[in-house]
Amino acid sequence: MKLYNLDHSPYATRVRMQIYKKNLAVDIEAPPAPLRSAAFLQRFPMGKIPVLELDDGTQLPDSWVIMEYLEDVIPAISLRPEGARGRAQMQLLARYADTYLSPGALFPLFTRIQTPGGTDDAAEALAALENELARLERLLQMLPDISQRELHLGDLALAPSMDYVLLLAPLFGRPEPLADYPLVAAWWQWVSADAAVAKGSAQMRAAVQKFFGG
Ligand SMILES: N[C@@H](CCC(=O)N[C@@H](CS)C(=O)NCC(=O)O)C(=O)O
Repeated sequence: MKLYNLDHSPYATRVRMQIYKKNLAVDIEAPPAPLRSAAFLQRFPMGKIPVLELDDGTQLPDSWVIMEYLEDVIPAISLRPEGARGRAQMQLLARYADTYLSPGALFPLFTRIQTPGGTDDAAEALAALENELARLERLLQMLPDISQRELHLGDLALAPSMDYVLLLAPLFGRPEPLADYPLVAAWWQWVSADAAVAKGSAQMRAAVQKFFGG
């Protein structure tokens, strides 16, 4: 199997974290054509990275679909809890990342970073970030305590987005964005202490720095 990957992508990073965590024999490669080019779209019809290519050439796009597929075909070192409730709680963290944190807070900050003067007068975008972090604090309060459970796919899905929060917020004058959210801060400390998460995270941070010309 082959993963078409971009190190700066939070979606590709969550899959790489899973691959490291499960010690999978998956080749990890950059896409053979630039994003958004005609050649890229021809090769990858969904137009997005990551894409998992199976040995028979079948393509699976979408990070969450890829992660669930990898769990199904390689159940050893399971990253999914047993039982319907545990699975649903795992999904909640992934859904929070993709339907709340990213569109609600990260995309607006990211757009501002790419706009000259965009980090000034960012009160609205910063308020949106606070809203989403407060939502996660409440969500974590509803979920089983991290001391009572194993790391799962939901944690891996959320970790790279949280990394982006920690990378972007300081550029807007918020050096410690998790300071007011003790459960989020404890969750982050726990997740980022995992070796596979730390490896994916370090790769993503290095690539983001390059991406921003740092
Ligand atoms: N829902 C997709 C999102 C993937 C995604 O947005 N990937 C970005 C890289 S971070 C991409 O390929 N962007 C290219 C584009 O939007 O043209 C997933 O979970 O894999």
